[in-house]
Amino acid sequence: MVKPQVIALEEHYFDAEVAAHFKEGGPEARLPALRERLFDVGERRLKEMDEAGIDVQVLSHGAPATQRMDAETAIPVARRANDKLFRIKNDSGGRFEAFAALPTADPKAAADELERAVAKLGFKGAMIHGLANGVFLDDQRFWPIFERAQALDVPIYMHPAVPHPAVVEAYYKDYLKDFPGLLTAAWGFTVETATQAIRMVLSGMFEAYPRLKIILGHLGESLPFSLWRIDMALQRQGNRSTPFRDCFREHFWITTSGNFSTPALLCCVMELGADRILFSVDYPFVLNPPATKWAQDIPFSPEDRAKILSGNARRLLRL
Ligand code: GRE
Ligand code: ZN
Repeated sequence: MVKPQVIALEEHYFDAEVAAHFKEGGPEARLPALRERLFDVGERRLKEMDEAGIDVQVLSHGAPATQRMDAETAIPVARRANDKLFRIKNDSGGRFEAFAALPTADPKAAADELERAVAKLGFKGAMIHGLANGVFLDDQRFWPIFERAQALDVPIYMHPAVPHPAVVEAYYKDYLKDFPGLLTAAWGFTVETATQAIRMVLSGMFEAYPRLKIILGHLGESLPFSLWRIDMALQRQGNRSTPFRDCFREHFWITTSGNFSTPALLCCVMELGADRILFSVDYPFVLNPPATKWAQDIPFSPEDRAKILSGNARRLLRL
């Protein structure tokens, strides 16, 4: 079998104008080595892709992108950022694809920007980063975004961002001085994004949009491990019964971003099947070589490995 192509889906960059607007890119986004890589969409990024054997990065803005601005600011800033990303993608000779940044503060404008990005700029979907000015995205005010994603047949990637300030205060504050990572990739991101996904299922969104496709990073933000238990507890008397596990398995795809654990991957394959798992790194928050090294060594058939490395992405994103 020829060596499969390698496509990575959760690979971040920073746009200078967008990044000038946010204070909270997470504590890591202030580290100089990370910032240098986030702002590089040329030589260094391509060199690090080549060295690790990554053929294509689907670029997305780093958290929180254009999501913590007011609508009036976010709409033109997102549009200009997507236009710049379009040129980066087009000049890359096939090395970069793109997910759009959306001005979620105005859901109708966000849906329109998604359509413009997909239909006019050739983007493959959009990435949403955590709460939209404090509100989970399952709120019906945001449904126009998901309705449009279904109509365009593109996935929405639900990415983490720094949790709600009340959660930071109640759950994490005591440990942040010594362990800033607790708020982000170690745990805060996981809990908030898993909660977001659970709320989306409970909201009825997937009955309203039965062909909606959602991507979660980090091997599904721990949800594959918990599917059975969530399903069981939501069937108990007193709950409006919901086929949680079936809905998750039908509407969600997961990536390996920043979570190169073979035991966790095996759980994901057992719950979702190899067709729902897509290779990603989470560059530059995580570096490429450990990701590709791990992925080449996973104890799967060559066919399943090829699906995870690129086949599933080609099908989902129609590359
Ligand atoms: C990420 O995108 O995964 C990320 C951030 C900020 C801090 C850590 C991290 O956006 O992994
Ligand atoms: Zn990420």
